[in-house]
Amino acid sequence: MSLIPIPPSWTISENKITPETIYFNRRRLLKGMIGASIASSLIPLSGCQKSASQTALEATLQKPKIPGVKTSPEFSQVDRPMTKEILAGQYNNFYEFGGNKKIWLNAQNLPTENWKVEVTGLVNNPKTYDIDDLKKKFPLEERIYRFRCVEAWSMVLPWVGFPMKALMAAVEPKSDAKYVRFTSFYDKDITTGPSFHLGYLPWPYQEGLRIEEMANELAFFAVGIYGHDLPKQHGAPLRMVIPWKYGFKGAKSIVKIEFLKEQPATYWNTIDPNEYDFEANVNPNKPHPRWSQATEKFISTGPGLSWEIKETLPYNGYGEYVASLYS
Ligand SMILES: Nc1nc2c(c(=O)[nH]1)N[C@H]1C(S)=C(S)[C@@H](COP(=O)(O)O)O[C@H]1N2
Ligand SMILES: [Mo]
Repeated sequence: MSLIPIPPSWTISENKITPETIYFNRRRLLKGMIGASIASSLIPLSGCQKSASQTALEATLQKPKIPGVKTSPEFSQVDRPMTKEILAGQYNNFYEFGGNKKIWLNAQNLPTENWKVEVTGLVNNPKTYDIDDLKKKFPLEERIYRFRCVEAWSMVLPWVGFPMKALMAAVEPKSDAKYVRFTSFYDKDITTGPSFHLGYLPWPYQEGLRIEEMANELAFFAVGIYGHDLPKQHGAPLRMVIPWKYGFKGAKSIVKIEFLKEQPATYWNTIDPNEYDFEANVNPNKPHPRWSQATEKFISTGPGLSWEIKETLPYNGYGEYVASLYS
């Protein structure tokens, strides 16, 4: 039904699995030797001779600086080091460009020129924004947020963008708007998806929030990271950042935002509702059906990929801002 069979060559013990977790399970399978094998597949942070791929990776991260951005004093307090940019930029999930973490090169095929974002549905002021207009209209700030993927890896990332509630104020949702659907860029000739996929995948990638969640102080639209425009692998030119939820809730490369009466169908929830619930709040006490969520693999410094095991916090540490939404 909704599960996607694995190609036989992958020799994974479970014979059915969903794509978000294929990589994770390969890692579990290889437990023990994994530190070495994953690390060697990553590009080192430094070294005497730069490989061609390191130079290419660095080029993808060299984006125009966003001028005049101040770091938010309130939303930059994280008791962990920031993840190194070159690690965050080569360890991504972006299934439109492939089914593993190494999509940074393939993601460079994303066409970002003349990007438009349509805001529509149950609002008084529907509008199609040009990305440059968006960046001018809403004051930009930097926020340093924890980031927690449902697969149990985590980072700390410095985003540049604006609160979602600023856009809401501009478009004025009507009183019957209860949910919001966010749609990512999709073009079957460009976003060709995972090479191994054998089953149906519900493209385009879509995510959704309750309108109260979107109005929360923390809900953020990012147009940049590490002080510059978003690299394509991070979801240029506009992506969602919802720090108290698992990473899959944060759709990348958004082209459409719709205010709706009913809860929308979303990508991972359609693929497997047991593994990816619509709410998807980070919760150490609620295990994923196939692994614990009590701890996480925190990725901050290299060389290569290494992590520290840390305890996962309820709402990813943001309970004081969001717990009341769920009481
Ligand atoms: N359009 C789109 N958005 C997406 C994804 C995706 O595959 N496609 N993956 C999600 C998942 S599972 C995670 S963990 C984050 C990863 O963001 P990053 O690669 O910038 O760290 O993006 C989220 N947004
Ligand atoms: Mo994720």
